[in-house]
Amino acid sequence: MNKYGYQFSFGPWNISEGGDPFGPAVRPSVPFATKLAALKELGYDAMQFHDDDAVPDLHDLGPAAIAKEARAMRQLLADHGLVAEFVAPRLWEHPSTIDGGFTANDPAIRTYARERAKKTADIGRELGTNLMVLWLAREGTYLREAKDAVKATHLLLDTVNMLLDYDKDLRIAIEPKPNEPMDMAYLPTIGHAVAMGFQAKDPARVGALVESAHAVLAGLDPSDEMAFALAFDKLWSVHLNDQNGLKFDQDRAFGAVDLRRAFNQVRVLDENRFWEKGMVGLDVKALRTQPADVATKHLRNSLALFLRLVEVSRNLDRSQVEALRASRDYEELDWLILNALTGR
Ligand code: XUL
Ligand code: MN
Repeated sequence: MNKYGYQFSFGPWNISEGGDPFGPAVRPSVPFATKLAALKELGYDAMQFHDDDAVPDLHDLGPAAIAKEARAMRQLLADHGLVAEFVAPRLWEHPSTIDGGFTANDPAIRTYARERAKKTADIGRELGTNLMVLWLAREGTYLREAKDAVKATHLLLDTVNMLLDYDKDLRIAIEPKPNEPMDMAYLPTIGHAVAMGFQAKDPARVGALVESAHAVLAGLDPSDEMAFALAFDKLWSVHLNDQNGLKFDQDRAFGAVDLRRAFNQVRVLDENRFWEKGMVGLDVKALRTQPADVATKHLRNSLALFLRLVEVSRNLDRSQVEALRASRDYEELDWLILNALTGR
């Protein structure tokens, strides 16, 4: 915890081997224990998990064995003074989920996906977190005719309701993303996620996670996506990072591409006391070019930049901002912000 009250998290996938669709890994994989130590050393407070990050062999284990492994993970975290922020079902790698999980056309696959998500909830309970993130990776299509989009929407809602019934403590944060791996995803924006939450059987337990890069890929401003969720008390986590235009999901270090866009995310979060509502996750990846012995600097930079931008935001002359809004002198407001961002 820092003096501003924010808690920070990242996931094991944020210290990665640098493979991309055109080339293999370029760095050795880092053992989980080393990642935990790095998390602590870099000033982070919590680890994010996919279900199989916490219990790697979950496919081969029964409920008791899964619970035992998850409890051991919780102890390991506690030994480092850390906690788990959330668990997310990884429904995009297993051969069963080629056509998606909850919206797959094959009912047997839909059953697989639901059973897996229940296991994820069980793992979260043992890890000491009631937050489940649903990044609905393959819940979409490569071609529009492949699935019935209305039916798919109801299948997603039914899944959310099923999970709310299954675990009465569970809170679900939907992490929308418009594309990649699919051409088109069924829940591409925060508006979709929030609408799904309001329609669920217990709306108070369904919220959202905004990832900066995903908002940019949807052609939207991440700070507005955050503000929309905040307006309805639905922003329960964020994945801050950066993204250079409409390309593949880059997960660049926070603020590395567009400092002002980063500033506005921090400003909106800070103006709305986000530190009381959720953790600040940094879903960032080291560049493929980064040598292995210095491949955590993206995490260092992202956290430090976030805190610097909190300072910039808190030091803004708010009465001047209000006066410039009232006089509609947005050019002067522009200058005020640019001065603040350049240390003047
Ligand atoms: C994918 C992505 C995921 C989720 C967690 O783009 O952001 O890492 O954040 O499943
Ligand atoms: Mn993410």
